[in-house]
Amino acid sequence: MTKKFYLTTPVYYTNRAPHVGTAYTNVAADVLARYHRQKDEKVFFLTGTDEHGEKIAQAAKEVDKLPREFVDKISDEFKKTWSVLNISYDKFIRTTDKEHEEGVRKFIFQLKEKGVIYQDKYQALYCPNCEDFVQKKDLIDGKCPYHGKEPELVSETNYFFKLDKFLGPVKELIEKDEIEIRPGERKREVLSMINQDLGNLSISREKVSWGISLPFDEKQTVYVWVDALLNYITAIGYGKDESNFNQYWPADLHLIGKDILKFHAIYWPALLLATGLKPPKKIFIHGFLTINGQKISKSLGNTIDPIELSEKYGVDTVRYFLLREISFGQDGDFSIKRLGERHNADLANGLGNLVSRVLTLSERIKPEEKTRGELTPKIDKAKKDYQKAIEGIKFSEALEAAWRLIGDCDNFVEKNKPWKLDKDSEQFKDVVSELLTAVKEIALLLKPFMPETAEKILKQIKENKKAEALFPRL
Ligand code: ME8
Repeated sequence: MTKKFYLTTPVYYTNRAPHVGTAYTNVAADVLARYHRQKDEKVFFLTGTDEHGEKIAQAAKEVDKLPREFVDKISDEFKKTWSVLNISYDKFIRTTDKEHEEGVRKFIFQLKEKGVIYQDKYQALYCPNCEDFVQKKDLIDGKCPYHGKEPELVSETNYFFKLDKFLGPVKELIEKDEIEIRPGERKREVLSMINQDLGNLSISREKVSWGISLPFDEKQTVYVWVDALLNYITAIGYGKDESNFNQYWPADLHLIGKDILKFHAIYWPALLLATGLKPPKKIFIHGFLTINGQKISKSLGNTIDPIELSEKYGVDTVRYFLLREISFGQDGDFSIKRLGERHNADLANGLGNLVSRVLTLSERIKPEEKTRGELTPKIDKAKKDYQKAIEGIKFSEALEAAWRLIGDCDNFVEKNKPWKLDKDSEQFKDVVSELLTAVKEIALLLKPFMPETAEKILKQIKENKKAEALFPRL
């Protein structure tokens, strides 16, 4: 039976257009989706937008627009950006989709049926940018540590979820890696968070009207985080298309940034367990892209537009740079200067040069398909290292493995000096055929990362014809 691979990204807030931070997660997810498709797995790759709640309503109001009109425009911008970046998602969900709204109401109804909801009156501090309650002890100078803004004091009567009841089971699942939280330091972080006072989890809001109304109290709307998390199941037919749902759930991988760890690793599994559903198999948490050490963020206003970046430097350069420069999982600075350096060194000189050299040499011969030789063990090693890295979601290591093979090919050329050989000799033909085989393997390794470039290389090899430079120097 074909293995399935259900992969998700967060649904992004539609308060502003996407930026390189959000592009980072989607490029990473896209590489995994393409890699698993290449392995002939049945991949379902989900991305989308989170469109309800106070923060979005406020953003719409600021530009004198109705929320609906506002989110339509921004979600289109997300779609456009993903199209430019070659993000091969299978579904783009919007939390304002009718199917999603119906699924959310069904799920909330289930929670009520299971007796895990209670009503309470409370007063607490709320950061609309996080769309989360914050505790006084976590504030820095009275401000949210993520957004640098003072939280608002909210006093409401809401419905709450009996989170406490599920913390023990969630903890055990995480400890046993039945919910795999990676990298390991994030697993430890979650476990220590569970041991601290997490407070209650409100699942509704009284004064936020831009949202999905509760099925049993129309005056309240579903808390936007609960609404958003449920996209992972409504997108595959929760409460509507059981057979599709059962085919894909549980998710194989939720890919997220470190800012939303608590929601995904604690609240989400707890909500699922409460209704008798399986938790996700794995959650991978990556770090933040920063500019001069500061998080790139819509709220902070230091964003870079991925479309402009791609137009200027090329889509594959951007995709490559995002995953090559920073070890996935860690924070890292995004610098245009470094992007240019890597473009010139790794792509124009490294990859581009090799491809052009080999295709110039091969013009005179009819290349053979498979040639075993000196490069064969190097190719095998590169493939093995690459596979191990990518299965462990270590993108930069996977790319390093491919670049080691590029280096091996360069050394092989220097050693054999094909330009000194008689072009009609067997030796010349062998050397060039071997190089072509290796370059083809390199293209296949790079295909999930740089789909357009890989296609161009494979086409040139197939037609045995050199085309224009793959990466003109900047
Ligand atoms: O949190 N570096 O949406 P969001 C790396 N709607 N990744 C970044 C980043 C940066 N500087 N900035 C953003 C939300 N991201 C909720 C999610 S999911 C059920 C609901 C990426 O628009 C990263 O993946 O604030 C982060 O977790 C996500 O965008 C937050 O996106």
